[in-house]
Amino acid sequence: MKKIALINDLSGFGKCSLTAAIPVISVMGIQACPLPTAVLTAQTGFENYYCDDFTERMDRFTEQWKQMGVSFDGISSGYMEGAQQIEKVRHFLDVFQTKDNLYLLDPVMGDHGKPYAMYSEQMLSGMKELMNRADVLIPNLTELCLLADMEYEEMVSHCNEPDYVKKVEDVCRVLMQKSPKNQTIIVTGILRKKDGKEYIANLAVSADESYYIENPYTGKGFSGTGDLFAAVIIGSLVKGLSQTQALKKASYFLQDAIEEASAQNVQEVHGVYFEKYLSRLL
Ligand code: PXL
Repeated sequence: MKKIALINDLSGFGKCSLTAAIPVISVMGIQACPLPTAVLTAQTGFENYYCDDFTERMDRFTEQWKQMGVSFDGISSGYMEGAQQIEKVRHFLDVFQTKDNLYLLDPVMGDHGKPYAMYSEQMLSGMKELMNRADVLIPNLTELCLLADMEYEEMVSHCNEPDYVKKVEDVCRVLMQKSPKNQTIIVTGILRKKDGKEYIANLAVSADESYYIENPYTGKGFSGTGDLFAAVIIGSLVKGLSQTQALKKASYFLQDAIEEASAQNVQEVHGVYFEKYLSRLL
């Protein structure tokens, strides 16, 4: 059975990170092997939460798994508590990354132009280094701007322009040129305005192709959608699907889950109705 190591936090509420990734990977017929970066009562968007930081325990997972002699078809890393955890992920990659497996980096640092509470300059420089080791990089537009040293506000000021997506693609290509790997970058959460209507788009860029997919924007930013998206992408790629097929699958899975949560007036911090749509990933 194929296996994916999931380096991410476990949040009791918010349907994000491991709570989102494990069911997705399991329903896709792949074994999910979680390495928790932190255990939280709820994701950090809630007014109050308790967080148990796992930084000092992460190496124990790496060392034990090394002793067990296990290997992974995919490695995915997401939310980290701070820059020190990037070191732990780098060590994990030193032990488990091979030329045959796939490393997906979701450089969780912020959203909607604002950095998350755990963000720091040190974290950004660590993410830039991890980026060089990633086969697939899945930033949202905020994170793409951070990684490319660009102003988010300047970038989104072009969202009405017909060549806006091309602008985002150009930023991806500049980043890809800096990487020693043949990379795919998938940018999520690209808000666009066309004929007075708002759309939310994802764009996949690789050396020889690019693929763009958009849906009407509900006006809401639900917790965990990026994590669900990233899980479908790595699950699909590990199963041998193409980048375009993976993107279509993730979009088809998430679109109705988001619309339903929106129609039911679910609070954004609680995440989307993804459980109902897991069968779309079978
Ligand atoms: O979905 C990103 C994420 C993951 N984990 C935790 C978070 C967030 C975003 O706020 O707080 C704990």
